[in-house]
Amino acid sequence: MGDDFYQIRDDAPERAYVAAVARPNARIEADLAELRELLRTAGCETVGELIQRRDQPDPKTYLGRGKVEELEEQLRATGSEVLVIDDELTPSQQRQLENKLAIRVIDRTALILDIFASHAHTAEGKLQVELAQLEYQLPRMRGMWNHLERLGGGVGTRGPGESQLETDRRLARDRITLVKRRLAETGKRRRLQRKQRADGIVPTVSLAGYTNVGKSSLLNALTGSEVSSRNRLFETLDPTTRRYSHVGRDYTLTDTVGFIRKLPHGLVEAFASTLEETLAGDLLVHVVDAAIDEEERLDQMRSVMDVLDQIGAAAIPQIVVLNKIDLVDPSERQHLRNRLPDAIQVSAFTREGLDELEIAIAEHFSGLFEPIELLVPHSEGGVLSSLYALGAPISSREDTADGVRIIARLPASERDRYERFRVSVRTPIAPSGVDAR
Ligand SMILES: Nc1nc2c(ncn2[C@@H]2O[C@H](COP(=O)(O)OP(=O)(O)OP(=O)(O)O)[C@@H](O)[C@H]2O)c(=O)[nH]1
Ligand SMILES: [Mg+2]
Repeated sequence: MGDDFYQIRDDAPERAYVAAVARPNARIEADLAELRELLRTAGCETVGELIQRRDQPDPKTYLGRGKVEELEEQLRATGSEVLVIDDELTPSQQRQLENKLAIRVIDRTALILDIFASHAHTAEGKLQVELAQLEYQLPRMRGMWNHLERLGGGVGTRGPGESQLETDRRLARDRITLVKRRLAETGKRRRLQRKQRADGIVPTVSLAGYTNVGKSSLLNALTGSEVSSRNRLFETLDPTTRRYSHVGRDYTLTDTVGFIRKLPHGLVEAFASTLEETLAGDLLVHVVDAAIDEEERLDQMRSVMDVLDQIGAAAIPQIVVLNKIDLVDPSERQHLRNRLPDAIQVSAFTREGLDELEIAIAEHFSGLFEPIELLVPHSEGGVLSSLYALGAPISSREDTADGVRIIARLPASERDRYERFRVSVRTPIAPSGVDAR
């Protein structure tokens, strides 16, 4: 048999075998279902699964010894090409498993990193993924050379050894420093752009939520854009901001990376600058999937709140939206209304509930934009045009002998600028031509 026998067609899905330790009270079925989705997104086929119930993973080999042996047979029988562990492995657990099983072993973090790497499109997104990958690899590099040295030296193992390792790690660390510097620069640029946007008084709304709940679909439905939306996890990595208008007022809506349970901490850090877009919102629309079972939904909502907490966004006001309501039958809808009475039920597909969502967003902001009454002398024409340029809603306008009287809703940040034109609250609006003083 020649080498051809082992050749895999490039487009054939990689055959992945999944193994996991189920700790007491773990929701192992839901976790594995999600891992299978991750694998599907990464272009792998799940050919088998092995679960071991244990209080804690084995510190050395993750699974217990008996299970490792069982696994060895399974891997052979299924012709698996990679073993995927639904957990974060220590570098030494990964090495030990690879040694014992003679197969490539990856953990949940590496799998997510792999998906992120192929979904990142912008320069910044790619840098963020590279940073996370380098930081993941750095502690794992030591093993590579130890591997060789443990084989006892001799022909074929002489050469770089530990000195090469040192070089490799130094190179990796240098690269990490460089990538961090570049990220800091792109972050600064982005913040500047955002500030320019924010200098107008357009309220900013961010979509947040678990992956695959329909955030991008909602962005598209509300703003008429065509951001990519697919039934894959982490379809969106790079934040996208679009404008929409509702009853004459503009809003910006930002779509960002979706969250997931057990999101590796390094990734949250690497994506901090993208997630900052979420933080920059005046309002979060927390999108939840209405069409999944209740326990899973609560789990997902909890995970989202955890990540929001980690990035310091837990205090931003939230509107909860139950999307994909088109898939839910009437009795279940009523049940959802009882369970989550404040949530707005919508469908990005049928557009039902979108009006209600737009109104809820508008109401949130109208409360923040307190109406103030101004008297702008005729000599200060520039002030009026600056007010109009802000796009602030103006509910009344009257020309008087002293100037133009206006009631406008201004955000707190703009109020100081117009304070000197403010009319005291009790002064009635005088009919035109009559001196009100
Ligand atoms: N039936 C139904 N399906 C929807 C609805 N909204 C989104 N979907 C589907 O759900 C899947 C995920 O949609 P996306 O908009 O990509 O979800 P996302 O939250 O942006 O996902 P990530 O970017 O991966 O985090 C796609 O297959 C959509 O077609 C909806 O209102 N009803
Ligand atoms: Mg998306």
